[in-house]
Amino acid sequence: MAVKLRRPILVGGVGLSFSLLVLQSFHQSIDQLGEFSVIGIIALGICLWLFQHQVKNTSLQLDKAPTDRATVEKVIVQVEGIVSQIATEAENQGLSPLQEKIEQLKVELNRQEIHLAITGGKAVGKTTLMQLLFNVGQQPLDLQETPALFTGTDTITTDAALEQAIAQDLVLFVTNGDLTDTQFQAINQLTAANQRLMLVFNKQDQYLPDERASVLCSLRQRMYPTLKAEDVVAITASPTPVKVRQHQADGTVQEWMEQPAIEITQLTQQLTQVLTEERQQLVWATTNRKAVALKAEAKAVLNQVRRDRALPIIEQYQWIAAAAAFANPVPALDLLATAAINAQLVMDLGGIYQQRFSLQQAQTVAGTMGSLMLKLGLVELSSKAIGTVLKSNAITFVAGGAVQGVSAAYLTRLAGLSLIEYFQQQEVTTPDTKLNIDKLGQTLQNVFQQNQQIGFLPGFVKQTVNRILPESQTEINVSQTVA
Ligand SMILES: Nc1nc2c(ncn2[C@@H]2O[C@H](COP(=O)(O)OP(=O)(O)O)[C@@H](O)[C@H]2O)c(=O)[nH]1
Ligand SMILES: [Mg+2]
Repeated sequence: MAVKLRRPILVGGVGLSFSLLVLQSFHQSIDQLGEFSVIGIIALGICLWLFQHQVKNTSLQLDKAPTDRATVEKVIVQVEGIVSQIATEAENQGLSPLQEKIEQLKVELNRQEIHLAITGGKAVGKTTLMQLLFNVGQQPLDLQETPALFTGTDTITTDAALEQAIAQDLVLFVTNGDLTDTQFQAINQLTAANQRLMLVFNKQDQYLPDERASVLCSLRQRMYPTLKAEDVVAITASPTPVKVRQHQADGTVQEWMEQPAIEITQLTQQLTQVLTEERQQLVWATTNRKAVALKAEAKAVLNQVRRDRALPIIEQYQWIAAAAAFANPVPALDLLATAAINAQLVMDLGGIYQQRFSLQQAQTVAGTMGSLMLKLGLVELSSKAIGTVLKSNAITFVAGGAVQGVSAAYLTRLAGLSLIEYFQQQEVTTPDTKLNIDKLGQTLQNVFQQNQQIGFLPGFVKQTVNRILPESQTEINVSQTVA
């Protein structure tokens, strides 16, 4: 670290000429070098040095592959595939909202007009800038200002505004100084969603010339390599009038207000270039974001349809497992785990999720899940918890195999729910039949934790006990309040 710091200071202090040289190539906004303080030049020199160093080391990651038309079309075909899958699996499912959205996407893919969002915090100059931009470029441009970000105590307004911005082709993110962490995160949220963005540093007139250059440089440095240097621009959308004082020859002083010129050429030039060169890509990228979102929406519908069919099946196997373990209680935990996960359950659930397993494959999956449950300690935890619920209700003497029966049912349920979760994460059109054991183990743990949190066990114990014990013994009241 120390080494890193020493060098830029050296460069900044000694290399005044170096700084000036870089400055000349830096940008037109820095045309009043005479007004720069030595400290200002050093500060700027350090920033430029760091930035160049950074660019040299990271330039390889800079260019992400742009979205092309074929990519979007592929996603649209996938959405259509999911929708027709829903149609086959659930005849009564209303599909017209999804189908309409698919049609809209196809139209959107050929859209000519570019949609531009202006966003940023409160009073940074969004409205002022929007009014200046109405006439940029020859092609049709739709401008809209989002509600101000970072207002209010919660993030609801900000999230909604960011969502509005993500629906547009290009975002101008306006700031009037260095970025705060929240601003930085919001920008990253947008670019992570694959949103094209330019960062606009407004109100330069509120800074001294050397400060302007330093702020611009540090914005570029902070945003690199997420944003290219030319996508971070400085403007003055509405400069405050300045008082000019002139001493006359006769000793009097004349004063008047002067309106400095608006400066937005850096922005309009870059904007015109982007709109010319990336026009198509911008529209494709937006359509792609919408298509990916629609795919998730369609998949959620399909998953719900399948879940509705899967749950009764899990329940069925739950009672089978409970009855078997109750009738023939085996104390060994590992037997309990493997018995609880029936290969037939794996096949049935796989069938619902279009993942056909042979009996042999299903047996392997069942065996894997059983040993995962043991390894993760889920079997022991469950039977202990179930034992506690049963004991606290003084019914263990009633039924010797109750703990085993309820445990088998509970583990069957956890296994079934985990399989559902696991299958849901698969691609609908190209499911991967090779089991990802790490992912399955993670899913098991998540499902187990979720079910623990919702205090599901006491009710489940009661339901299962009533089910496995003969009618005459069933008037058992397991209190719901025991957890
Ligand atoms: N000094 C200065 N003030 C500006 C500049 N741009 C906008 N303003 C002022 O900042 C205030 C907020 O501007 P506005 O466009 O309404 O901000 P918004 O809330 O982001 O839409 C207004 O008083 C503008 O006149 C600028 O470049 N310099
Ligand atoms: Mg406004």
